[in-house]
Amino acid sequence: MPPVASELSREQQRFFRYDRDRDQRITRNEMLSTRTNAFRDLDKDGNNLLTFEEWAVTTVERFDQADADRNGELNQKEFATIAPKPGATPACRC
Ligand SMILES: [Ca+2]
Ligand SMILES: [Ca+2]
Ligand SMILES: [Ca+2]
Repeated sequence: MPPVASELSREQQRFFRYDRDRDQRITRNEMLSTRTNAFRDLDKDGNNLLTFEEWAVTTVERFDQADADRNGELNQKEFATIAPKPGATPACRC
């Protein structure tokens, strides 16, 4: 397969992922829509405001999961249960 064609289609795919109404133009809202979805996922009570707890929900959940005796603190053994599995999360490549 010629590399140019695959580059094009990848670029087109990227374009159409944003171009929700398929009018060949990406509006600001369409551009922001990917962020909107991520935001809505986090905004648990749907009030269009992210509290710190909502924003940090994955960390909060991990903490609650690890805090086996529910004393609001993690000892070393509890903390070890949420050790990131090697290769499980895509690490920052910077
Ligand atoms: Ca559009
Ligand atoms: Ca909220
Ligand atoms: Ca604990």
